[in-house]
Amino acid sequence: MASTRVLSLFLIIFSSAFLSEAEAQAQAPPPVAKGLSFTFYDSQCPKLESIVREHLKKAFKKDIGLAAGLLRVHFHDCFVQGCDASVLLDGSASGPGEQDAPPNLTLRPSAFKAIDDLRAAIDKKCGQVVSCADVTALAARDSVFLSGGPEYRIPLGRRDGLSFATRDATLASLPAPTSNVTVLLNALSKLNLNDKDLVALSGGHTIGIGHCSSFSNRLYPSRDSTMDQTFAKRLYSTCPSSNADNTTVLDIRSPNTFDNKYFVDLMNRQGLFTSDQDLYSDGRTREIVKSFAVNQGLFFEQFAASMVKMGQLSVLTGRQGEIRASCSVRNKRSQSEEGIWSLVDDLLQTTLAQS
Ligand code: HEM
Ligand SMILES: *[C@@H]1O[C@H](CO)[C@@H](O)[C@H](O)[C@H]1NC(C)=O
Ligand SMILES: *[C@@H]1O[C@H](CO)[C@@H](O)[C@H](O)[C@H]1NC(C)=O
Ligand SMILES: CC(=O)N[C@H]1CO[C@H](CO)[C@@H](O)[C@@H]1O
Repeated sequence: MASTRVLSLFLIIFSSAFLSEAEAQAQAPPPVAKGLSFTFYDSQCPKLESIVREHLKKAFKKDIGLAAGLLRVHFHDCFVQGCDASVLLDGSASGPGEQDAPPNLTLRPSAFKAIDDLRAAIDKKCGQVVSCADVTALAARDSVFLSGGPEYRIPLGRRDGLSFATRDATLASLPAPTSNVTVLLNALSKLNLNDKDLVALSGGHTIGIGHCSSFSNRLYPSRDSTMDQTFAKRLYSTCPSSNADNTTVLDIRSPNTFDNKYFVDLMNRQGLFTSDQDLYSDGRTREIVKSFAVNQGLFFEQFAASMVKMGQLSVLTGRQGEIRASCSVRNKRSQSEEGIWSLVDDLLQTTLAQS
């Protein structure tokens, strides 16, 4: 009798402790940046989201690697001077820019083309009303979902920037794959992203590939001791020398599926980059890695929240920036957009004065 009482008391305490932990884990949706909204294109381009989804569904049937390419382009765009499509600007005409910086050298040309194709499809239905920055954000969102990841909504209304970042600014904004957790946490905290954001966003490496040059620091001159030996053997055959030009998948368990296997890799010391494996080696982030490895739902929830946060970094809104006609070049007229408004004002003044 007494023991049943004790047991039920135990159960009550246990289950309420469990509940409050679950509640603590539930994500409050991140705040929406001023000027963005979930209904931004509802009147001007009501079919926007289905155009993007249907287009990418077809494109991924031909090349699933494109999903990884598009996700990475959005990350690079947002981390360097904000999500303003600056990464899409072709720097060659105006000197070295974001595109010429080493991290860009491995962005996939097919991703840039897909964004152009998407814009063309959207323009055909709606006219030139949707920014390249929003197209990039939507393409990344659907790349996740169509690869098996979570479906989530993102606020829209970003405007396209008028300039690209310099090569040096690009290098300074994107952490290197050789970074440890200290360096990564520091870099992300400058963007108001925390330890959970770091681990969840790194989970983007559940799809896609990397070049030898991005992880040869872990093979040469000697094997990084935090790397599994059998895994290392595989990598040595992929990259027989420190400057070999070859690629391998980021998530050996399910390279083309957006799932939580990346975190299982890390727990098995099969992370590819130092920046991946250190998330498990470092006590500050290890428990977060474990929690995602055993609970895909938890990872998906945190990833969606962190992507919404990342997708709103230093966005341009309202009358800032422009809506680019072609995603890879600034509008010709746009320097004088302000000029045009003042011209309109002048005309009005004159008309008023005359009447
Ligand atoms: C935390 C810091 C990060 C570092 C140091 C990093 C570094 C890298 C590197 C070095 C590559 C491979 C480049 C190559 O050798 O070809 C790569 C690929 C990739 N990254 Fe990251 N990354 C980070 C965060 C992110 C984030 C936040 C996302 C998205 C949420 C992301 C998504 C991807 C994807 C999808 C690929 C594969 C691209 C492809 O297959 O074309 N990464 N990353
Ligand atoms: C992390 O990397 C930085 C820069 O390379 C280095 O100064 C620091 O000692 C490293 N921290 C740890 C804990 O390894
Ligand atoms: C590239 O990697 C594969 C295994 O991933 C390997 O069989 C091949 O020999 C490598 N190519 C070169 C040029 O090293
Ligand atoms: C210098 C350089 O190679 N820049 C490239 C950056 O990425 C885009 C898309 O792949 C290329 O068009 C640029 O040439």
